Amino acid sequence: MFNFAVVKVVKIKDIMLRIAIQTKGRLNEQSMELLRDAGVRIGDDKRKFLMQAKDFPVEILFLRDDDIPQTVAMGAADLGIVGYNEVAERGYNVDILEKLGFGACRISLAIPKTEKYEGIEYFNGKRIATSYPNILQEYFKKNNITADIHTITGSVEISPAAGLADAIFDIVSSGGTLVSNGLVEVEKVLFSEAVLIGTPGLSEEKMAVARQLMFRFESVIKGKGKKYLMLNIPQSSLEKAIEILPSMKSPTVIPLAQEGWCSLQTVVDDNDLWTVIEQLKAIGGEDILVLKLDKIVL
Ligand code: PRT
Ligand code: ZN
Repeated sequence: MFNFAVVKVVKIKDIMLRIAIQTKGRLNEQSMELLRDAGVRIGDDKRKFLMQAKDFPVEILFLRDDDIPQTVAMGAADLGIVGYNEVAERGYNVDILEKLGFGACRISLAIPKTEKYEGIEYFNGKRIATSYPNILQEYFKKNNITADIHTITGSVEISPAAGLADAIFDIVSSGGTLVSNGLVEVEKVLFSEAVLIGTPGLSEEKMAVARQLMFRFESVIKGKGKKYLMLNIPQSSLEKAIEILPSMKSPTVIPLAQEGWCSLQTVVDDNDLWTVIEQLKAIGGEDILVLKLDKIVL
């Protein structure tokens, strides 16, 4: 008689998170760069719409940005990287998990520069061309404005000159497009940047992977726009130097072999870099090195 041991094969289902990003366009490159910097490496086969990452349990789904909020709301992708403007316009039920620090823009009302503007009442009875009718509708409702909203998908900025509208409601970044079309921005309605969105109610296992990814994103984002600064300074100027330096905690101070001198190391915001360098030089700072910062893990 044999005793047959019944061996139950438990298949551990791998957790795989699907992230939707823009196929091409303004957010594609920076979305890819963010993923790469966060250690999510994918190939660059442009023909594939779904690609699995090499060393992180995620797969990337490439979509038009217009379709990302709905895809995430439905759960066909667990996460998505998309402009907040698209999330606000489409109105789908998604969680906004993290601001990603790129793709900054605003949606503004703009009118021909020859027009006199004295306030939002200007828009009563006007025709306004936009690709963001829902955001505009809500804004007008809040401000008791009754206007004629024309939804168009093409080049909104040419509508007033073409006689199709009196004003536009469109994305503005540098403002160059408005200027070259003879328009002037009169109301900034919504500020936007790329955000990470998620399907509401993701399973705990998926959320664990999502949290890991968000932690990595955060470290990458914190390192952006910052430099690592190293310099030598006379000991006698140390206190003044510490006052000048904006540091996350306090700067690292290392004694040098040469008596009376020390080395200072700290993180400086790109916007403050040259001012800080000039101030440090003025109090005797020497051998100043500025290094690119990759990530800040706190
Ligand atoms: O093909 P797909 O549908 O995926 O892309 P799309 O053509 O709809 O969008 P795309 O790639 O142009 O933009 C994607 C996202 O980038 C937008 O939803 C915003 O969140 C963000 N973004 C940031 C911008 C801009 N800056 C921007 N400047 N999107 C568009 N513009 C356009 C704007 O429409 C206007 O024509 O740039 C012009 C204004 O720019 P300035 O610098 O002249 O003011
Ligand atoms: Zn689009």
